Amino acid sequence: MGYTDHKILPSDITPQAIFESRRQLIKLAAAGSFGLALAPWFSRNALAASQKLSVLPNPAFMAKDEPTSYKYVTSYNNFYEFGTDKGDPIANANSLQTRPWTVTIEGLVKKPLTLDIDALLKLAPIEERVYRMRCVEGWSMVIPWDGYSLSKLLNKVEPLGSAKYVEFISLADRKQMPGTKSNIIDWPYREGLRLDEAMNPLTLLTFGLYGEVLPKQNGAPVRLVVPWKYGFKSAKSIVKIRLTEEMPKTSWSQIDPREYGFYSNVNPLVDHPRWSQASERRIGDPKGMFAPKIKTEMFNGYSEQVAGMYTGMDLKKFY
Ligand SMILES: Nc1nc2c(c(=O)[nH]1)N[C@H]1C(S)=C(S)[C@@H](COP(=O)(O)O)O[C@H]1N2
Ligand SMILES: [Mo]
Repeated sequence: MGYTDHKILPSDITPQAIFESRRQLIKLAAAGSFGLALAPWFSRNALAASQKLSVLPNPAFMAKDEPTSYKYVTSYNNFYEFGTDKGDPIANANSLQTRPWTVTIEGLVKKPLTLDIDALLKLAPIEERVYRMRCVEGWSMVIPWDGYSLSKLLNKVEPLGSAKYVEFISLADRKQMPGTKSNIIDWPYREGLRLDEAMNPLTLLTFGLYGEVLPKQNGAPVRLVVPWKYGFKSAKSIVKIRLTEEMPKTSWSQIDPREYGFYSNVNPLVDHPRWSQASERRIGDPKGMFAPKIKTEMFNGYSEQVAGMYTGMDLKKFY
């Protein structure tokens, strides 16, 4: 059942969800994980989390699955700029300054553009869409994201005929992002899509979740969401979008091209060299580690919308 079927609106759920996540954090704090630094961070973060966005649910993009609770969506994260553990982003991302913030769209476009984040936010109506998300590590969530199709921004800058790919570059500031002091990634975090993938209506330029501005740990103030690909393709805290003729070098394929390809479409038939991709574990299942694994679907269940972009391609080769 999708959450739109519930009688409760996201705006009603959210304060409760925040309350729950606070309780969880208080428990963690009591266990000593946060230490004395908790109090000031805590109140600021709760404040940021309560900023509402005005959103319009788009019925064409509502996964039927039960959404993952706000608590898990905002506390079990991958955001290596703030550390490599799932709990690091919520603990460390408060140092990220999301204003002022600009996003530059450049490269092979007729009208390059640098936009203030608040202007970017107003470029098109913000839709709420419930997407299934699948991490390459084998877990998944179902998240109500708020944003608009990236194509609306790309059309504005008018891609040139020679543009074949789109590169996304995240912020990398050592002062704000303690994780960037490690050399696990050659910062900044970089991702890329083929131009047709970037123009696909499913590809969401995302400013919020559950009807609120993005929590910092989820990639504030603006990130990408590409639900038919493994989670790492959905770059967070984007500062630059560049249209190119050549396939861009992406962070994960640079780390290990055998393990992480450029396409990284969710595909139960193509295993990661070190593990199977045929099934997944839904985060937040009340049965926890004992919850039955669920079958991973081709293109994460979005075949109808995206399979046509790959006809004739050997997806075992172009993984
Ligand atoms: N800049 C940046 N973007 C990133 C990552 C990251 O480490 N840095 N992690 C990726 C991975 S592996 C996943 S699964 C998703 C997680 O998004 P979420 O924490 O909002 O669920 O973000 C992706 N985007
Ligand atoms: Mo991921």
